Order: sequence, then C-alpha cells, then structure tokens
Amino acid sequence: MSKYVLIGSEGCGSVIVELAMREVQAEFELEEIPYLEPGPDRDRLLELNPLGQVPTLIMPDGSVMTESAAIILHLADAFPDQRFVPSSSDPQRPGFLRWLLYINSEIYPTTTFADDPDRWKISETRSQEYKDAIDQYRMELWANVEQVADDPYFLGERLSAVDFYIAVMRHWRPGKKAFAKALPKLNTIADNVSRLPQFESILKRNFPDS
Ligand SMILES: N[C@@H](CCC(=O)N[C@@H](CS)C(=O)NCC(=O)O)C(=O)O
Repeated sequence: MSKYVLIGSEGCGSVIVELAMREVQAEFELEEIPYLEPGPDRDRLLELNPLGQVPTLIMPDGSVMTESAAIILHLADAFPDQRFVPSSSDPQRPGFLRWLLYINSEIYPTTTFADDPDRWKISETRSQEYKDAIDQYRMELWANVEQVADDPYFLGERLSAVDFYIAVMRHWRPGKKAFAKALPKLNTIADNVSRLPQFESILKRNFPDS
C-alpha cells in the first residue's frame, strides 16, 4: 500500500490531521505549500480541491479527501485500533460528534472568513472593525465549548480528536494569550495535548513561538 500524502501548511488546519495521522502511526508524506500563493503548488491544489484549502489528503489509492473532520472520521475507520473517535456503541460518541461538528462548522469558518476581508469586499477602512467583530464572535462560540469541557481532555480521561482542534486552533486569532485568558479549561486541554510525547515535536515545529 502506498502512503497518504497530506498537503498542508505550517500552523494551518492540516496540523490537526497531522496529529491524527501521528496518533494512528499512518504512513504519510507531508507536502507543505504556500497554499494561497499563486503558482504551480496552488494550481495543483486547486485541481485536487476546488476550494484551494488545506488540509487536502491524497489517499493511498490516489483518490482525494478534503474536510478535516471527514478525514479524521475516515482515519478512525481505516485504523480501527484508534481511540480518538469513540466507536458507534460508545456513550461518548454523540457528544463527541456534536462538538467535532460544532468546531468545524461554526468556529473554523469564522477564521477562514476573517483571514482576508478584502475577499468579501470589506473596505480597507472597515477591515479591522470587521476582523475584531468576528474575533469576538469566535470567542463567544468557543465559550460554549469551554462550558462543557471536561478535564484533562475535552471528553475526560479519553483523548479525542476534539482535543486536536483545541490544541491547534488556540494559536489562531485572536492568539494564544487571549485564548488562555478567556478559555482556561480549553487552554489546559491544549497544554495537556502539547505535552504528549507523540505530538510535542509536531506542535513545536508548527508553533515555534509558543
Ligand atoms: N472545512 C475545511 C476548512 C479548511 C480551511 O479553511 N483551511 C484554511 C487554512 S487553515 C484554508 O485553506 N483557507 C483558504 C481558503 O479558504 O481560501 C476543513 O475543515 O478542512
């Protein structure tokens, strides 16, 4: 069987998938590209994924998967010994799915939408105001996750893929410091994930300043 090829970029959502790949010890090659920069890498990415987003995963059979949550659920199917997605008979599964999807469908897009206000025809004079309003809304969305988070991981003793999102996304706007201040339980979860030996080097490489 040939390897997975994970197309990603430093500090991006592809890191969430990298953590999952590492956890199941999947054989994969990481192709880091400047995904927004016009050029051959972006042209190739757009051929594989019409949204031009990372993560984009080339499967061992050559087919393509996108959407981090879908990729994570696929890895759980492909590596049945994994523990980061509760099985269908596990009472923690409904809560896991709810918050996995909440983070993906409610929170993640707020980052994507605020990355480049110009894309949405927000004038330069209003772009900071626009970014700030979205940042504030994002923190309100995270507060709902904080409210139901357990300890030491989101689901309690069991490490899950929800923790991978928390450990990566706390570095995104408005930044790790603001995240830690507003969301102490989630910040502790992220610290706990970052200390796990299998993830330490991946997170350090992607977030060297933290
Ligand atoms: N729903 C996608 C979102 C991926 C996404 O937005 N990735 C960002 C980088 S972290 C991106 O590629 N943004 C560029 C764009 O949306 O144009 C997923 O979960 O994989």
